[in-house]
Amino acid sequence: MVTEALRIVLGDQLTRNVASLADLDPERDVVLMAEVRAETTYVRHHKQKIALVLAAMRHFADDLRAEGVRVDYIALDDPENAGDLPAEIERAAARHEPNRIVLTAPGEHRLLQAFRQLEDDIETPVEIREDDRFFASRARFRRWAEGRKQLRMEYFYRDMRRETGILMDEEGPVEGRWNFDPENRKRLPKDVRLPPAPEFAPDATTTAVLDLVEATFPDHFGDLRPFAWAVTRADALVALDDFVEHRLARFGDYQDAMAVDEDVLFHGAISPYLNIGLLDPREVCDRAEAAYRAGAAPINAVEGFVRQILGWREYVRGIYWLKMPDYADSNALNADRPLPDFYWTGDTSMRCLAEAIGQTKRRAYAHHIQRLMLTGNFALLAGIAPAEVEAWYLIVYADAFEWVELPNTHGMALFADGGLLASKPYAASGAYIDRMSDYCAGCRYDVRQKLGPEACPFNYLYWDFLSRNRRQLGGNPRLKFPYKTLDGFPDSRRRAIREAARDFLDGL
Ligand code: FAD
Ligand code: DLZ
Ligand code: SF4
Repeated sequence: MVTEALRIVLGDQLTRNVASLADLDPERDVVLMAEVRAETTYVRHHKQKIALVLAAMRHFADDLRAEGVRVDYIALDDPENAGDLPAEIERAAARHEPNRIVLTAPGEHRLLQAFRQLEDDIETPVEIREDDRFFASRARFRRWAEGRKQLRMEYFYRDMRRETGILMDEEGPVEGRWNFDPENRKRLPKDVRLPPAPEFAPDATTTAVLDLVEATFPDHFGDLRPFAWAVTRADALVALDDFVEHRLARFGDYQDAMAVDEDVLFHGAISPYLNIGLLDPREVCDRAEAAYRAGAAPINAVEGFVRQILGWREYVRGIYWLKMPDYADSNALNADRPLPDFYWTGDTSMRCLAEAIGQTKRRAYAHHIQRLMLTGNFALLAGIAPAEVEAWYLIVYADAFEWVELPNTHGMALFADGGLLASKPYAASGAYIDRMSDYCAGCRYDVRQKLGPEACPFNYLYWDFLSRNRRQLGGNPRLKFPYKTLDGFPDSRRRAIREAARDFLDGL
């Protein structure tokens, strides 16, 4: 049978609406999907992340076949498997002799380079289409960024609200404000009822993938089972429904809260589905807005949630493509310490970190504040080398793809870009963690003590961080008050802070 187009679908492009399938002709085209060693090992991904992607790929291929589409699916353990995507595309081109090859631009710069190289190497014409699963195209973001001194998310987000009409009325933003954050950030009350997030039992296809992952990647980070992620669009929609019905209304109030043994709280836990194509960002925002308009969820919750997707998610992607390939090279605070071992084991007496890392091992998920204010904050205060921290975040979360992971880690958590993304470092002492969580009560350290063997390490690390980085941060107007406080300390206290921090960090 003659093949007109060979259409490529990558492991994070699992939607019938992906650009490479837009004009699919089931009679004359072939869809290529390939499980390859290069993608499963370019970092040593969490076992659940590999299982999620491969299981979702296999289910998506089944859906296409059920529609009558010819799918050429290469399994990871196929003896002929060439091991990387460009090589698999070349092999498939030799098998099917298509008139053209159609790709959707990949989400990571390294793979885009590889596909551009393929374009040069192969005789068949290759078309790389823009990935239009986002509100803002790369060109749209570039236009927004052009000529601006500061690229603040809040202003980009307002433009996105205006352009999409999401949470807008004729006069402007609904209820007259763009941002309801001051109403959010509450601590979790003791008697709050936490609705459990849905879990999806693996079917035969997923179980086969779990066995494959167990046998092939035994040394990768994280527990493989229990595996409870949705791997089909139908189940991802169930997860979205469940969030909108049971958790969205309190998302805003408890967005920053953390609690022992509670992983999801009132968050969506939908980022892997958005990132691999099982859910579409527009439908997620529309569902949240519909709940608001129906009076089922208050504005502080819905605006806060929409801002994460229409604002932050789009903005970090824009920054990634605007600044790559050089974005990761900066190291504004000259951080150079190696990543402590406990990031891999969770074996630390700092309870907040042990909880966040333990949960990350168990389910390849932690919510934003755990990532930013626990593991991120510690890495920032301790001066861990950005590249090591970035590799960790890319490995350990089921939703981790470089376009979203890198700006969040390099820019937001580590301030390694010198303030392109954040107007000040997200640095905090133990008091913040104590305010937003119940971790400190059961910790070996005392969060109220500032110095001495029982003192919470975040306390002296915080002041030492400011002191160490005075040259880079001392002039930042948003840090005026902490620096004023630090300058008010007697010399002896400043010396003691430096010594405590040095002893602690040397002992890691
Ligand atoms: P919710 O709190 O329910 O938020 C809803 C959705 O908003 C998320 O599903 C996500 O798609 C989006 N979102 C929220 N915050 C952000 C953000 N800062 N940037 C981009 N999208 C956002 N998110 C990833 O998807 N992949 C990553 O690799 C990733 N790495 C991160 C690394 C660090 C250091 C930090 C601080 C954050 C990172 N995030 C990443 C952002 C955020 O932590 C996750 O998107 C969120 O925790 C996912 O859980 P959720 O679905 O319950 O989110
Ligand atoms: C993450 C991932 C993994 C683990 N495996 C595959 C795979 O075997 N085949 C594939 O096409 N894609 C995979 N992916 C997703 C890619 O890594 C992703 O497309 C790039 O990182 C670009 O975002
Ligand atoms: Fe974390 Fe410090 Fe609280 Fe312990 S006391 S849980 S180290 S913030």
